[in-house]
Amino acid sequence: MEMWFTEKHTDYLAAQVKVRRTLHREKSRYQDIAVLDTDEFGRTLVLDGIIQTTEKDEFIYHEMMAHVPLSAHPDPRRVLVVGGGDGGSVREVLKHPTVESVDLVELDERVIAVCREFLPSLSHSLQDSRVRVNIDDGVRYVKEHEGEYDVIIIDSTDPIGPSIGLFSLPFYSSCERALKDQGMIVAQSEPPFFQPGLVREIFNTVSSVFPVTRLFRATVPVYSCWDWSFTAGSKGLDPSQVRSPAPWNTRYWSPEMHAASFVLPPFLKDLLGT
Ligand code: AG3
Repeated sequence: MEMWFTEKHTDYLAAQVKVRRTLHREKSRYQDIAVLDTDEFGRTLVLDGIIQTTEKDEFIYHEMMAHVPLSAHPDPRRVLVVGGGDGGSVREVLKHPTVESVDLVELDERVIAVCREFLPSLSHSLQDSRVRVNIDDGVRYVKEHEGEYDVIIIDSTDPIGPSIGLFSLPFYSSCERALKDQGMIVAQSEPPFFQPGLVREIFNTVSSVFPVTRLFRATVPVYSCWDWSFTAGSKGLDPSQVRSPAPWNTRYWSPEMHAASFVLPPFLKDLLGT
């Protein structure tokens, strides 16, 4: 019997991936967690019915989440990752030689445990001696840390369910306060073509807190029809400029891709009013 996983992108559009086997399924305190084995994407992490990451294409998303802000910062030493319990963003952050410590704050300890078992190529990063794992609510955690970080990466799920607070104005304001002088944040910010309202709302909220706000994009095959956006908020430095290049063992990020990812078509500039 053939098994297909269906993910609804909008009320009128869905994508399907063939499932070889369900490796894991549980309901944690916060969400439904599943790991599927698929021929197309390898192992696939699904939270509340939405694909979060796959072995085959995770490098694109995680490299852009980490290397854009870290390369735009002249001397990134202390980094905070909010969410991202799979460890993919942390793995990329650790590639920067200047990084001294990475704090991860993940709400759901079961995500960390499940990824440790089924997605070791991502989660091995959490064993590094520079990493401190905190099981906590990101909103609460960030409020209590002022002036500590060079870069904050918000690797959240969609703004429904447990991560809704990570898209709020008070949260971005706490992030601004948690940053040092030249600091910047990057948040995953949803698909521009299919969720323009959401993308604009995130952009506007970030720009009401940060003097410099820029949208950049990457093609992540497993996410809603490939096109994914990220929003960078900075205290002053332009996030589109490379100041301390990432290590060369990257497969999607490069100085050229960094610059190119900030180039937006007119319909998106209109959407954002930039
Ligand atoms: N975080 C963002 C995934 C968003 C996916 N949403 C969607 N396809 N509608 C993923 C966590 C990876 N570290």
